[in-house]
Amino acid sequence: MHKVAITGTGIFTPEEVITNAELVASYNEYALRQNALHAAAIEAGEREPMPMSSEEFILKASGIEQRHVMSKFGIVDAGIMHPVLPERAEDELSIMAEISVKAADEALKKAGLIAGDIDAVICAASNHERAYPAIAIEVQQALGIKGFAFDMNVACSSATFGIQLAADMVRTGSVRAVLMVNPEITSGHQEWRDRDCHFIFGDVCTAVVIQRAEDVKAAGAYEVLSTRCITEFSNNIRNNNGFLRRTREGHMADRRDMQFHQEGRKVFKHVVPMVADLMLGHLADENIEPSELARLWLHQANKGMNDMIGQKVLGREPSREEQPNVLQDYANTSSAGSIIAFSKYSDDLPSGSLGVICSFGAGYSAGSVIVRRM
Ligand code: CO8
Repeated sequence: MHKVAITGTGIFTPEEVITNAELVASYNEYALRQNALHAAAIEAGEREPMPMSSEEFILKASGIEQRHVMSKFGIVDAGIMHPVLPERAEDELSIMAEISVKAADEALKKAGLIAGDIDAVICAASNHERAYPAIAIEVQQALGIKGFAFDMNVACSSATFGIQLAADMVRTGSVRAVLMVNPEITSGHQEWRDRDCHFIFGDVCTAVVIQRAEDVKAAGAYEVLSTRCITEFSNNIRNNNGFLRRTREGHMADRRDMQFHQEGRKVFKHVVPMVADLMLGHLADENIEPSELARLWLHQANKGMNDMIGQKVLGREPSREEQPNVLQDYANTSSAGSIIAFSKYSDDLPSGSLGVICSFGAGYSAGSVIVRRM
């Protein structure tokens, strides 16, 4: 058995940004137009008017101030209300592979590795732009990596589940090093016309190199001490789009359930204790006291949720240094959120420091990765 380490991380951040003010302005314009269009039905009591969104609500309910997106103009155009991305020819690099390669270049550089050092690529993300061939195999080819590659999806927990899978493969010796990428183009499956969720998501791609601890070349790596993943079926976060769509009558229509939808309050209520129990149980089984933790790199879905989880795990309010948030700048980037936090806030800790990378989301699914700075 080999010891396992995370030796490099990378982030690709799209240049375009939508502030809450811009988002609310375009949504409210869309809602006003819809209400004018359906004025007679609303007047007759046959239809509810679309409610207005507000910047104050978004900041208070979520802690989000802005989000990065791959393409802004369609989202903020009240006549379009979704991103517009040009279709690529089959012989061009696909958009998810392109942003994966950008994040991967940074992660490999930090790890001090080249393509020939990697034996497997995992593309772990909450949606993939096509069914096959796997995005991971395209990334593998673009980077000139030998070995094998595959895609996986556990929604917001894709990255921690990917780390567990990679760590298990490295530990048992089937591979020397794994490159995991998390290209999250959430803007494609977000419903920008629904004020209850139009503010939640943003686009990004992260990459992580996981390899044998004895092979580490870069300074400041983190040993993966232990991983734990759990799932529990719930319909409270759901997207019904899928390959059987055209087989079902009425499913080709512009149906609300073909984009992300959730029961946000229920998710909040169910997932906070589930995640706190997972982390506390995992730490106890590894004989680590929560007071020994220098940092929590949590999934970035909602500031209130993270504050409550941190409080339950540490038994007191975590400081901003102990539990860094990137939510205000990136919004919820699904599986990439905890990796952005880890990538941006892990270089400062001294050798021996303990921390937990933790994700949670649709499924329900939650993953906990206990790491120690080497
Ligand atoms: N502006 C003004 N008012 C609003 C707005 C708005 N934008 N939105 C809602 N309101 C209103 C509501 O209608 C409601 O009004 P009323 O009281 O009259 O009914 C009131 O404000 C309160 O609404 P909520 O109860 O919904 O508000 P909450 O305080 O619960 O906050 C949150 C809503 C922020 C969504 C919160 O519940 C939350 O964050 N929950 C956690 C959910 C979560 O984290 N989900 C993440 C899952 S993501 C995941 O797993 C990945 C899936 C795959 C990726 C998909 C990418 C697209």
